[in-house]
Amino acid sequence: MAACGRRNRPKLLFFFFGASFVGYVIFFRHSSKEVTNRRESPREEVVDNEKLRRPVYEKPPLDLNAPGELGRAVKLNLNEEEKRKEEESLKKHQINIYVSDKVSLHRRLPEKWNPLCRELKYDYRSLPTTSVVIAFYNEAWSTLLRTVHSVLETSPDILLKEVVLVDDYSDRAHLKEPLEKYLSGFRKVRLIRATKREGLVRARLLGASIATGDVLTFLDCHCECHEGWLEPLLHRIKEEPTAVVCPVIDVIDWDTFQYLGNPGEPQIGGFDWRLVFTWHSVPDNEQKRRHSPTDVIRSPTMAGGLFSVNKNYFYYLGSYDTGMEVWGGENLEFSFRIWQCGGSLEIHPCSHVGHVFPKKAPYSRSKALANSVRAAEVWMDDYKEIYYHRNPHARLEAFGDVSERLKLREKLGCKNFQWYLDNVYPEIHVPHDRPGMFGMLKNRGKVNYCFDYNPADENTIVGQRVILYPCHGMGQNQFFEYSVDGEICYNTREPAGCIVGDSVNTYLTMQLCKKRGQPVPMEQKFVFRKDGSLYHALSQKCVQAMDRTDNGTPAPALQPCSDSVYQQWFFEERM
Ligand code: UD2
Ligand code: MN
Repeated sequence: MAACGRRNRPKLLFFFFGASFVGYVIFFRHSSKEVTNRRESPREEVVDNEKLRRPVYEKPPLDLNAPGELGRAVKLNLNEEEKRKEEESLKKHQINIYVSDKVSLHRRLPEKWNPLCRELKYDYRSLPTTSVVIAFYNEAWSTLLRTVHSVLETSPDILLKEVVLVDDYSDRAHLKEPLEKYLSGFRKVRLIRATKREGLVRARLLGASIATGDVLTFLDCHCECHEGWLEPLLHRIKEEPTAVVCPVIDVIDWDTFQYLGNPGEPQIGGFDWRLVFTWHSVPDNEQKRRHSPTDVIRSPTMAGGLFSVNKNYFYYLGSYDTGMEVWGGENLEFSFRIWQCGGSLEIHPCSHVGHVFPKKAPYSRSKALANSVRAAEVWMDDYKEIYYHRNPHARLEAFGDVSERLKLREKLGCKNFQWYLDNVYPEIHVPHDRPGMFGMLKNRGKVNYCFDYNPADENTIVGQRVILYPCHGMGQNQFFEYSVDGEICYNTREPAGCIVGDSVNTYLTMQLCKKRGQPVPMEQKFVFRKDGSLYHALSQKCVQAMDRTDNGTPAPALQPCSDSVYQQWFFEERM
């Protein structure tokens, strides 16, 4: 790699972006000639795909025996000392960096796309160019550099203008001089440093501000790109400049670095009413709209980290909300904005990029709440109340000034949230939240105990027992809604859950709620009567607060109806 460019001392240059944040760029000069000859002479128009597809750098020869090669899981036999090091790396990064360090920075990946994707042909000379912007904060060496190498080794030279790395004020030594030194040998890599911690939104914008490509492509700093990932994104944006296009995000295991993912239909993005991003299968209507498995899939939201957008369109749309700090919320804000203001958000099934989802968050994400509130305040109109009901604390959060963002919404003539729900995300369960019919579900006999449901797995909420737990007033797992159709809904999640009882089992569990327009299944139907009783018609029993249960945890249970206070219930919004 180093042979490809002369190492020069990086030059520091200060510059300003907007009024609020500052960074400095480190330019690496290099001797090798850059490919800039798009649309040269007519003779050159002879499409020689092989040549035009050439990446910025070729991968070194394949070593099949190298750990993790071809996306295989790494299995190491470690002694005590090595295990200790492994543990340490995990604690620090929430990713098994000990393993990552053993995996080649240039490894090849298994094919995960639909085989039909291989048939797609691109007119390379007419595709827009892109700058890949990667913000990082205290990232480990090997995950960061594998991302950089992977971009350089899978992106056609003719399409990639540059990789812009943005250091968001990291404080780890390996990201200072050693990184500059390492990168200075490379073509098309630029490093820029924030002069204070900006958070991912402003860090990305800092990178975007020096980007020279037609299209901005954002990636997280622990990614690996699949062969051919870039062309579909750029092709779609050429075809439709108001489309914001995401690759399919394949999972790279944080422990073994196995490259997971499958060539089947990718999932699309949604959200639940806590404003948490969710994954869903492609709905029937969208499947019908598409003509081929290689067509883009419309998605109500994006995960946030990986997407391409026409640069001019990005700024026209108001780039990002710079009032958002550190992490979280920006993905839903941008998703709502794209759709409501006339663009489209899509996933290209032929573009695959792997991402390491850490074991848990490696840094504090306490700012996420304020970011979500900003998104709700600007884009959700009265639907923001549904969010606040489920997160009473969010209402008290200091979220700063959003007047500029509201002006932007006005200026762009964006549609309202109702339109978004009806047209873009008709699958979402929209609660009614009638006064007195939502919040904590409390018992008159067993005071200060609330209905509580804690799904073992965020992705499959069904099947567990509903319990009684001391009321905490935070919404979330203690938030229930009695619907107009007589369901007791657990609709902080998407798809929403509904409480079920049957005539055999005493305890209440959770199922998915009926789909829109369908009748309520009998086992989900409860009559909330004037005397506070919750009558379950199928079993002809009433819900009672029980202290003594088979497993010792207090729980609501179906019992013969009586006038016991333990069968009287009421909703309370706040403690
Ligand atoms: C997901 C997104 C992420 C972002 C986030 C919501 C994917 C795969 N990832 O979380 O991109 O949209 O949801 O906000 O869709 N970073 C900084 N400064 C900070 C914090 C983070 O530069 O203060 C960088 C970080 O190093 C990384 C990127 O921003 O490159 C995203 O952060 P993350 O990887 O911790 O977020 P992730 O993947 O859990
Ligand atoms: Mn990430």
